[in-house]
Amino acid sequence: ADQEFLTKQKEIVKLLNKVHELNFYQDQATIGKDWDPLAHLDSYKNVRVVKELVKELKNGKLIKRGEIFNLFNEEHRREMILLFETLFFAKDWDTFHKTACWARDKINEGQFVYALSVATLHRADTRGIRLPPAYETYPHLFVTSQVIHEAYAAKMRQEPAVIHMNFTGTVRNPEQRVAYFGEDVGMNSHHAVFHMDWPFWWNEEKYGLTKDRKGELFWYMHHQLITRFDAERLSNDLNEVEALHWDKPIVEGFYPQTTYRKGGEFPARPDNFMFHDLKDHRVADLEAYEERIREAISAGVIFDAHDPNTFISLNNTEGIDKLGAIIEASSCSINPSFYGSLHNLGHIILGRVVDPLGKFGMPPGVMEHFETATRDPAFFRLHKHIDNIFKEHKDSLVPYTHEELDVEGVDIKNVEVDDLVTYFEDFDIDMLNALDDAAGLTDVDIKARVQRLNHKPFGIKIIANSAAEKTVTVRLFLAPKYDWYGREVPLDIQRWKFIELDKFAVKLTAGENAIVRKSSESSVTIPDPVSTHDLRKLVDDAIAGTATLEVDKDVRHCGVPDRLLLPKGKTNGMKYTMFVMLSDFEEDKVNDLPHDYEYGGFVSYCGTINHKYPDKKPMGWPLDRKICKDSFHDVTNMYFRDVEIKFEHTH
Ligand code: CUO
Repeated sequence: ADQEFLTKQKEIVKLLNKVHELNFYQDQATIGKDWDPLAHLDSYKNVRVVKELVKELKNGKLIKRGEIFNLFNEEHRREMILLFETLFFAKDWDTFHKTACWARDKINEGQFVYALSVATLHRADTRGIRLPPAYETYPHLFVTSQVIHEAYAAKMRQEPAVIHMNFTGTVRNPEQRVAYFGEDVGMNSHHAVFHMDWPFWWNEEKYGLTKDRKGELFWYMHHQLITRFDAERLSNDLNEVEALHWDKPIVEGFYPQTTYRKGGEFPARPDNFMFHDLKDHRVADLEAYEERIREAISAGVIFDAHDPNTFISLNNTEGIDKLGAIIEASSCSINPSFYGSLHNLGHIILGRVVDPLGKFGMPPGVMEHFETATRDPAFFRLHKHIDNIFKEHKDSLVPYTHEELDVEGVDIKNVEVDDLVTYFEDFDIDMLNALDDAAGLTDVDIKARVQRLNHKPFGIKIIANSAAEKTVTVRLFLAPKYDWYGREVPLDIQRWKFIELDKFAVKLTAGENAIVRKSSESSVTIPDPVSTHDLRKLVDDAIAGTATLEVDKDVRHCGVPDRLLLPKGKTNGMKYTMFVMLSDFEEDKVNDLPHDYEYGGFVSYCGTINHKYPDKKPMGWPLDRKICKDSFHDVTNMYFRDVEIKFEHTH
């Protein structure tokens, strides 16, 4: 990296560090104090917004520092967008940096971290900048209250400490068996960053950056979360998660035992709680929106907002994208007043369910932050319900024909797979940013030690014959072979339960080919992010010339952690079906950027930030539609085989 990039990298890490402390870095504080956005309006592309932000700040209209920022709260979000746009539309790095220094000590920390992160992810001049891991920037959203208390105690004693964190609850709660998945800090970071890369409030026109197939990706990424969660449940002798219903009890309660820095503990919900109307949203509204969406799916058309006489067809490959936008709802929804915002409202109503009228002034629930939502079993119930609606749509489409699936002359002979072994390991999270700097107390090394799932690296080898030289897209999937009752799952049901493991392009030569691929190359997972501590050291060393920092302009923070590529499986082995499909790359590619097809790491679940989603096929293809008997017969470019995943006890 050049010095200019290193400086940017260093400044961003500093800006996101210790955000709860005023004037933490003297140099940044001084820049912030000296900066007056109104005196530099020429430096912003969006002057009106800058003026508005400064005015509201001066009049005390913005939420204060220390308050809980809730993205689902319209007013909180509106203010955050003012800051985001001020940062995003700063004409150069210098203005961007000074504006960030200025905002850091004035604006609510939650709004600041979120707006700065999204701006850094999307500005052209900050491409390739690495963000520190979310669980180190604001650990409160990732660890339990007990860990926070013990960390404070250790800091008061000025003693380094490693605090063991247990999963929430006790063994008497069967849901706790899969808490390692819902509470995995890497998984929660993935989910949080996914929603920063694909914000539901994104304004494509205004920001000049289109988000290709955003609605479809909203469905697919969450669909994959559900299939993964169900595979983990089956690995732990739990039945698959049931969809929630607005008029039925939310069977599992949840006691988050997690605390905000200020504002108290996250609210808890007892078992079998019912949905309640909020002050501003009724459950009946949700039901009405859902009814209209289901009608649209069965009719195969949606109503346009601007012209009630215009019907837009859903029964095509693009239908899922429009449906995703409607259900989320994102700002791309074609008719928000008619179809509402089923998913976002679901999060809000669940988050506020125990204090629906705000009588007790409870803070937002875990469902109201993307960082914490998956801790609650109700998250998966909500998303299962939503996934079922998407499935109704997919089931209404014409199944793929033999001709659409077959690639002439390409023939998979065999698929070899290494042993698949999973285990638990310890992982330490730096608690530095969780603790206030009380007078006279210096920072000491305090870590929270969590348990997380991992697997041994493995490889697969596909032996394929080709009649001629041909580039193919390899698609690799995995699903449990048996259901909870021990019955073999028929393919047309199993298809909805396949986890995508990998996707990549490869050139076949005429004759026999051995395609070899490693688990670390997967297109759905990313390696552990570099910790804040190591990142700072690396940048300092690189500036001093004693180390090199590799810059990857396509670095992404979205992506399931490598460790979670495989579901846990069982001690005595658990059977899964592996499915391999080769398709014609010439038909799949969307552009001529070979790099897009090598990325790995994140493309499948996170797309690319600036380009088209690098695959023309519908996401999840060819398992997304009903499978009629004959279409999958004699397709020689697909292959099914059994594999087994063994879980090893390491402790
Ligand atoms: Cu990711 Cu509901 O969208 O959590």
